[in-house]
Amino acid sequence: MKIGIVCYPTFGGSGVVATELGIALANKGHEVHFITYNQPVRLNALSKNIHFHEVFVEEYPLFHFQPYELALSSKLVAMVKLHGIEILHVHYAIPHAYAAYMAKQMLREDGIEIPIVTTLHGTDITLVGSHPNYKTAVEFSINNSDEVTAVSHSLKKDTLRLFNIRKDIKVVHNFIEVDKYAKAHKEDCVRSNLASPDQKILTHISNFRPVKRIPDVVDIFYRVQQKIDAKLLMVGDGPERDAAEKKVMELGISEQVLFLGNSSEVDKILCLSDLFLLPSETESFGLAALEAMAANTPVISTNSGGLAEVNSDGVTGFLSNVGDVNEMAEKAIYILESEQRLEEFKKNAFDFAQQFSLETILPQYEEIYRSVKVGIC
Ligand code: GMT
Repeated sequence: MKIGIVCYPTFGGSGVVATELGIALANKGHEVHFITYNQPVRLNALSKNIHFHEVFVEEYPLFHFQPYELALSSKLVAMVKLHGIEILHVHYAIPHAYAAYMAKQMLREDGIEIPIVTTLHGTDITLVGSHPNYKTAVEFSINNSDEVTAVSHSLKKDTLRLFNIRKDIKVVHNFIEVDKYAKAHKEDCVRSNLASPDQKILTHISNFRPVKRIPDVVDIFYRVQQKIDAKLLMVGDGPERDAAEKKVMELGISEQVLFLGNSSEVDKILCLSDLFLLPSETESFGLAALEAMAANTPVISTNSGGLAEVNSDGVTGFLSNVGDVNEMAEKAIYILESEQRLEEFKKNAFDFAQQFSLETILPQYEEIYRSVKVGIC
């Protein structure tokens, strides 16, 4: 099939999922066209089945806001016509589902019917999408997509609660490429640069937005390092990073906390981690937690949103109420203080992650593509 993928090309989870999906589809022989404003960060290997089309938005003094949706929908029309794209799969409703709907209408004028699959990722529903400024347009674009998927049961429930939805929403969980993490474990895992052999390594990866509750990450680690010799790796960048660096300094733990910035090779960081911290206010899924688990790393997280679908309480890690840093620190210490217990949790995390393998999830998307194509013909 010829599939057009629209996503945010940044380090956020939705862009990562869309990019990994496109690469996997291309490896299975589909022709994949990424249509975005930059080359997606994890798209580091273009191949004969992968094409990247950049959306340009011209600067003009009259524009206070650049009309990105217009540029995107025009580009979608042009690429569908030029390459014979058969399906548009848009990740993150705002503004991608809306732009795709406009493209569909424009193509219809030329006698071309293009099915649209919209995947909802989380904040496009829970934080941004349901805001009165966007709600009407988001609801309209969801209802006018040919198929809608959500990355967790929790997100599906939130979507049905927050919007007036007339469509069936299919849950297709996020996925990981199992082999990539196994390979990193064997080949690239050098702990000695970052910690001494008897130190435990805790890791947090995110876009450092307020929803991730970065101060809680630091507070949890502060409590843990009072009992366990440990290092904290902070991976990613965003608006909360500066304040976190300041807090780390004020707490006098700068020696133990490394801010590594954004990385497109998280597998090589996760392979040397003992525990992953994700104390988010909300997570529709928590892809970073799943990536950690695939790399044998148990997870200390909150119990909000879809996290309970990924992190099994008492098995692959623990789940606590949002903001309960004392409990999260206690659970972290409980796992880390016994070598045998840590090994058990690591194994459980790895085993549980296998149900989200690419091999299991990819056919679910292919089936959706086939059904929308048949629906249109
Ligand atoms: O977490 C973010 O702020 C980024 C956001 C995104 O759209 O890139 O992540 C959302 O989508 C991910 C991939 O499906 C999910 O794993 C994250 O849980 C979800 N984030 C939130 O719901 C806050």
